[in-house]
Amino acid sequence: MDNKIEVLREEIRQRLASVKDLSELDKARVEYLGKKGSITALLKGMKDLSNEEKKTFGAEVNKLKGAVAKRIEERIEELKKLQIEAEINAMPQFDITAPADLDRGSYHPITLVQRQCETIFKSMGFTVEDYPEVVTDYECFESVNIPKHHPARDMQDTYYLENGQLLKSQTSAAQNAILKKYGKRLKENGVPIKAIFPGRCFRNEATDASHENTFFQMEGMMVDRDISISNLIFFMKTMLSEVFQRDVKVRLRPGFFPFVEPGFELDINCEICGGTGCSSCKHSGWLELCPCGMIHPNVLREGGIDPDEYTGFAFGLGLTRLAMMKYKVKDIRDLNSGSLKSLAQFTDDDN
Ligand code: FA5
Repeated sequence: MDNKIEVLREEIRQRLASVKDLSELDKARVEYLGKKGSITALLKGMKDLSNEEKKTFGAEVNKLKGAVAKRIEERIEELKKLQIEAEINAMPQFDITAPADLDRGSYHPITLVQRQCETIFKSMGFTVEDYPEVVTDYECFESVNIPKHHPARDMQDTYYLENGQLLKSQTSAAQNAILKKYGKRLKENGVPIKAIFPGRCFRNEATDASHENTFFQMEGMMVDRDISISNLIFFMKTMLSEVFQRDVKVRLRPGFFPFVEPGFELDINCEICGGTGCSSCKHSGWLELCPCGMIHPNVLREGGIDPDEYTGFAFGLGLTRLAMMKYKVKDIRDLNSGSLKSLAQFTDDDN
C-alpha cells in the first residue's frame, strides 16, 4: 500500500510541474483531490486494512493530500505570474523616444474651464478642495439631508460597489467633510468657510445632447455670519461674467434640493442657439447650469455648525455643461468621445 502512495506522489509531482495553464491545473486538481480523484480513492480503499494499518496508511494519505493542495496553490500563483508576463510580452512595444505624430497636446475643454473657475474663485478667497470619487451613502446623501428612501434619490441613481460604497452622483457629497474641516477655524477665529470642490460625478442616465453618465460638477460653499442670497447672486454673476468675459443671460427660478432652503435653479440662455431653441437645450432656449441656495440648517448642524449663529450658500455648477456652453459644443457626449481631432481644437490660448 505504501508503494501506491509513493507512485502516486511521484505521478502528481510530475503532472503538476508540467501543467501549462490554470485550466490544466484545475483538471489535475479534480483528478487527484476531487470526489472521484485518485487520492480520495486511496482513502476509500482502506476498508480492507487492519485498524493499525488504517492508522498509518490514513495518516500518510492525508499528508499527501495536504502537500498536493499546497503545491496546487503554489502553482496557481506561478501560472498567474507567467500569464501576466506573457500578456505584457504580447503587447506592442512602444519606442518612447520616437517623435510624436501630433504637433502638441492640448488640455481637455473641461480642464480648461475648471482651471479658469478655480482661478476666479481663488482670487475671491476660496480654497480648492479635492475629494474622492468613491464615497459612502452618508457622504453623498444622508449628511446632506437626503435620508434613505427619500424621493430625491431617484434622480441620482448611481453605481454601487459590493461593499455599499458608491460613485458620487453629486459633488455635494463633500459638503459635510468641508464643514467639519473648516468649522473649528470659523468658530474659534471667525474665518469664513469659502471652498470650491470640483469633481467627477456619475449617474445612471439615459444620455442625450445635455446628459452624460459621467460628468463634472464644481461645488462651492460659503459659510459665515449673515450670509444671504445677495452674496450668492454676487458670486454666481462674477463667476459667469469672468468665464465668458461678457455678460451672459441667466435666469433664477425656484428649485428643490433637500440640502438648501430656499433653493434655486440657475439656467443659462443657450449659447448654441442664442435662446431660440435647439437639441442642446431641448428646444427650451435655456440650460440648467448651476443650482444653488441657502444651506439647509440640518446640513449645517450635521457638519457641526450652529445654524442659529451661521448661515451660508452652496452651489453645484455643471462644469461639463459650462464647457459645452463656453466652447459651443452642441452635444455633451462629444466631450467624452476621446476624439483627438475635435478635442485638439481647444488650447490654453482659448482662455
Ligand atoms: C445637484 O447635483 C446638486 N447637488 C446641486 C446643488 C448643490 C444644488 C448645492 C444646491 C446646492 P443637479 O442634479 O441639478 O443638482 O445637478 C447640478 C448640475 O450638474 C446641473 O444643473 C447640470 O449642469 C449638471 N448635471 C446634472 N446631471 C448631469 C448629467 N447627467 N450630465 C451633465 N451634466 C449634468
